[in-house]
Amino acid sequence: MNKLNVSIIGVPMDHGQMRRGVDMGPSAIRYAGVVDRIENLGHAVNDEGDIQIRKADGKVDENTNLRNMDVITEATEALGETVSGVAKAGNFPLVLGGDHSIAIGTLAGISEHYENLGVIWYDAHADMNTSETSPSGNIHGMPLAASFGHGHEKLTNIRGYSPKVKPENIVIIGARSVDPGERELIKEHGIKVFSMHEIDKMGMDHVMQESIRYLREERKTDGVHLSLDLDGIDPMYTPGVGTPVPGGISYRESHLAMEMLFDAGLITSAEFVEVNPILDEKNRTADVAVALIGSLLGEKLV
Ligand code: Z70
Ligand code: MN
Ligand code: MN
Ligand code: MN
Repeated sequence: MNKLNVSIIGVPMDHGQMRRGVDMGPSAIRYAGVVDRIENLGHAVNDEGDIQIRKADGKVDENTNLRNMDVITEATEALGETVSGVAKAGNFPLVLGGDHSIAIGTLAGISEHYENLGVIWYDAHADMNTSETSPSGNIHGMPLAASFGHGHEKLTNIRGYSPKVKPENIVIIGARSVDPGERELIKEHGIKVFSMHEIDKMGMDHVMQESIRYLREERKTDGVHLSLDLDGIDPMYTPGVGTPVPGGISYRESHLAMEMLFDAGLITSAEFVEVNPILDEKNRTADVAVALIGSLLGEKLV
């Protein structure tokens, strides 16, 4: 098995949405044993610590419709810098959130090391609102749009370039709550979406086979980032998220998906976001995150 040097980067960010507590996500995932879990697979782990997040006033900027804009652009710039250094050193970036706004920074740091990056967005939501379409001003609903160049320039241009990923190199898995503006962007760009409808109809095995084939054979990506929002999984397994949406991906389907990604050797970086210990029950959601990280990095029963 291919042994990795995994670099863990915590991002205690809770300004991309309105519920406090998700800033404790990185601590909860560490407490659930992420380092031991990865080391037990034979990989080396370096915990880089946390990106510093300033306080924010929770206000939506009048001109941009972006809540906590300056704090988030600053933090995503800093995260991008750290992630870029990790990727440059040939290490595997594993980012722990924090709300999903941080993906803007993760992708900003990763994409500059690839010619044709792919992204798997595992989420109940499409996270494809822009400052114009967002119903909330919450930046955690915007990171995927920003990463393919849609939205306010403050978000699309982190690290001075845009886009980070081509829309045709994106696969969304698990969507079941999509806003009108997001639906428009999906249609306009022909973005590949395996919603709960497709997962129920074809099964997770087929969805993952097709996602892997699409990104590898058809899109010929040279790296794939996994951005996994724990709310993609059904809230019966991951209650500790800010926006639980019923009818989600099961625990078993999620493990199968991670195992298939490992077997395919497709994933070159990952982030696990939206773990909110305040809303959780006995750290269950962080435990699921750690178990899925284990499967993604090669854990097998036999
Ligand atoms: C909604 C918005 C969202 C996560 C909720 C919700 C977005 N579409 N993302 N929870 N992780 O406000 O844009
Ligand atoms: Mn999300
Ligand atoms: Mn979500
Ligand atoms: Mn466009």
